[in-house]
Amino acid sequence: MAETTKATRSRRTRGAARQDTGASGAESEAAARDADAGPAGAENAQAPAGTAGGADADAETLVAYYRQMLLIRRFEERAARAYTQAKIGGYCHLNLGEEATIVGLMAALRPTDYLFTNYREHGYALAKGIDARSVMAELYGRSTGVSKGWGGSMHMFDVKTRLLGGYGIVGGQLPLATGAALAVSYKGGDEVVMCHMGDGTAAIGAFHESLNIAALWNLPVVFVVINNGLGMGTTVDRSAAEPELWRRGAAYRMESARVDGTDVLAVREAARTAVERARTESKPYLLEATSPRLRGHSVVDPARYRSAEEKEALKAADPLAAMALRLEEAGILDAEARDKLDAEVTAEIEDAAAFADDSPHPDVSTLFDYTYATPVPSELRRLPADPVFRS
Ligand SMILES: Cc1ncc(C[n+]2csc(CCOP(=O)(O)OP(=O)(O)O)c2C)c(N)n1
Repeated sequence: MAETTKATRSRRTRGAARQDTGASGAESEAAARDADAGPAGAENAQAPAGTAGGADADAETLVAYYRQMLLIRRFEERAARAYTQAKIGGYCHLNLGEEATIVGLMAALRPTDYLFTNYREHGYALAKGIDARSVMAELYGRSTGVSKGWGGSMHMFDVKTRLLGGYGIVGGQLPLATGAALAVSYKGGDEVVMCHMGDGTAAIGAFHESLNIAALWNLPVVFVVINNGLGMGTTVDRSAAEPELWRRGAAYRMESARVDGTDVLAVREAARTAVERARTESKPYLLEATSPRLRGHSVVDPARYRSAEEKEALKAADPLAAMALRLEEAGILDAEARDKLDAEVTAEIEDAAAFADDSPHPDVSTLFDYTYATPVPSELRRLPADPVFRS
């Protein structure tokens, strides 16, 4: 296959030919050692949950991380409110509870690295560098939104910050991210592709196909499973034969780890390890971050399947409150400074909501501009007397 050969050549320039035939010297020895270790090879390591893994950061960086987490929190709370006011249409899934994971992951990426997400993506868009106005306007379906109002909550796309979507089909982003990593490898670049997904996605066929190809072809992609314990209302224990999802990397001889997703520094360290491996050795990586989902699956899900004890436990698992406490105890951010920051962030989010509200809807003449379909009006799909496609 010509493509594979070319990709292999490109990978070699990045010094990652271990699984290619003809690997020599130390690489062959390493391959033999790995083979001896068997499919559950010694490469897999579990990061110690609940610690920062020896990670450190200065006060300014910690406050910046806290601010980003707060921005995501206030954004999502505002989005939930806007949804109940019917300002937002369609589906809307929030990142409430996943703030530390998101900020830690994005801190490990360079601006030139690519990101694919599932539909639970607002926080990722913000942390990747898209401003709150563009993200909120997209939720409102306005032309000033990051996808010009045509994508909505689940389908944001931004070439500038290299957020390559936003996908509503569970697992749909995985083959695309794997393909993007093949493109990077083929061109000989040093960018990394990060692909985020939920725990339920680890049971989808595309998960296995993507990890298999990424491992076979040594692609620079980091697969990140956010394990919030639930795929809609189904628990991981009920849906996954191996509920420690990071262990699935072993089936592909892919390095993998699990990290406490409520600890921003631990996530950053774990993600840095994964990203470094992808960038310098062109090896894929599977990272699992355990992270609470503070509310229902989407804004319309009251999560009645959760017991009162579970709901109570969730309050104690809030990563934002934990970070606030950590900063206060370390003498970095006291209650007064925290309130000031909160007021600042809340004002930014209110401004974003006002901006979205004041923005125009996309012109109906642009309806087919961003679709693969030809702009032929479909008379059959129109309802009687529906004027939408008539000029
Ligand atoms: C192929 C496909 N099957 C089913 C659905 C319906 N669906 C939407 S979200 C979801 C649960 C996915 O859970 P998970 O991967 O854990 O992600 P989370 O919502 O927790 O972020 C399902 C089954 C879908 N969108 N696509």
